[in-house]
Amino acid sequence: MNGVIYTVIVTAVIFFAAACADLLPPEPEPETVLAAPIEDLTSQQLNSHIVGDKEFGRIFGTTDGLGPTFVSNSCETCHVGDGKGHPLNTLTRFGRYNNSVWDPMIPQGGPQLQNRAIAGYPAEQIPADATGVTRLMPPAVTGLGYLAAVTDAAILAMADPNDDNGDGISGAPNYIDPPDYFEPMPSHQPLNGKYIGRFGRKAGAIDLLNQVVNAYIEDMGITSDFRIRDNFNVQAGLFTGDEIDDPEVSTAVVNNVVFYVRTLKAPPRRNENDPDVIAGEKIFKQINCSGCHVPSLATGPSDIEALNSKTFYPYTDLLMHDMGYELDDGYTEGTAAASEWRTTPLWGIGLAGDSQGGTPFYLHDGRANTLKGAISFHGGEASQSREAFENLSSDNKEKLMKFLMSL
Ligand code: HEC
Ligand code: HEC
Ligand SMILES: [Ca+2]
Ligand SMILES: [Ca+2]
Ligand SMILES: [Ca+2]
Ligand SMILES: [Ca+2]
Repeated sequence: MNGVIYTVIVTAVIFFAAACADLLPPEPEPETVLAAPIEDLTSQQLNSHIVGDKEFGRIFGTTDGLGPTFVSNSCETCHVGDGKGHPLNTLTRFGRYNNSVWDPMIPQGGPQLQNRAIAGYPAEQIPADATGVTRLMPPAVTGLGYLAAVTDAAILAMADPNDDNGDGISGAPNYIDPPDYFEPMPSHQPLNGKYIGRFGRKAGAIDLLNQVVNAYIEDMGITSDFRIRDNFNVQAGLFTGDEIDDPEVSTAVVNNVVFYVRTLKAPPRRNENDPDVIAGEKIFKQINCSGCHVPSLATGPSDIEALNSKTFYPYTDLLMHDMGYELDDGYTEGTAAASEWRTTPLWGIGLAGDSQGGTPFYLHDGRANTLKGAISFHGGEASQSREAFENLSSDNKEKLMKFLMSL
């Protein structure tokens, strides 16, 4: 290489590197970091958390068993930094109503679409006769161990299916058929063989094991002892297993990933002593946002001491609510109606944009980019609350926004 050009390039590189060091963002403040374990874990528990963290970030390739049909190749790709995901990483699910009975269209590849495939295999397509199609944004995976440790009795105590207290809100649990590997806990209260779902936007997963096993097989095409067979491929007309022996991940790996999401800390609060934030929280309760986004819950017994009988602040009741026609995608899971969604926990909502590339995306499909926009889609059981919000003075609206951004 010509010496002069070389010197120029080297100088430019050094200059650029130095400039970069200045431009690098400062270390994030601890109160904005989501990806951290809950405090007070034993060293053995911390170890499982760290092993699970690594597996959560593992990128699967064809030689690891990815696919043959899949949506993405790693948990972390969709759940970036453990925070809320981006609309680029939505999951598509479909099904249809047959004489008002829900049909998840399993023989046609339902309910989840695997829109990608490894070389040589056809990707899935939405069948023409599906009547309901929904696109689901990845939720944050923080604080889930607390939600998992709430007893069924505590959830049922918040339910009011016939709206006996007359506030227009009639939350009900979603009852789910348990998978064959499901092991009930003493605190579970099944109804006709179905169990209360609590994870996922339709509360379609009963516990974190159920959620993680589904994620491996449905989202990445990775088999485990819990779901030993690769996904049925309708386009090819058979169980197109890949060349990789099943299970593609061990039970220990699945358990460590469950442990990881179980032991991520709750999203930290910010500015909670700001007078506007305090005033905003009062308004939140006055206009009955808290009728569904219940500020505090308590865990029942847990084998993890740090999760045992603890009060925490998720702003959800884990129940299903009819949100009106605008949020109705004609798609459902379990015993819920298509217009019903699980109250989204609001903890961490002020940090949503950080993990979504700067612009926040709210609601199950990310259709709203502002908190006010998200509220404006609240229909059905939430209509009274939305109208009360619309009637607030602009000053009070801003206080409520400040409160939400502090969560
Ligand atoms: C293609 C993107 C994608 C991949 C890959 C993915 N997820 Fe998810 N995840 C989602 C979406 C979307 C949801 C919401 C699903 C629903 O509503 O049923 C979700 C839901 C969850 C939840 C429930 C959160 C809650 O608030 O109820 C957990 C836990 C979770 N995922 C863990 C994982 C793990 C562990 C992996 C890897 C084994 C994984 N996910 C892979 C997109 C993804
Ligand atoms: C009847 C129950 C109910 C009431 C009342 C209610 N919400 Fe919600 N909220 C929900 C449900 C269910 C969702 C999820 C809807 C979806 O994703 O399609 C949600 C979603 C949200 C979201 C988006 C969260 C996210 O991460 O995408 C925000 C913000 C929100 N609610 C704020 C409020 C505020 C503020 C109020 C009071 C004005 C309120 N909600 C009243 C049930 C309710
Ligand atoms: Ca596979
Ligand atoms: Ca499918
Ligand atoms: Ca009620
Ligand atoms: Ca295989």
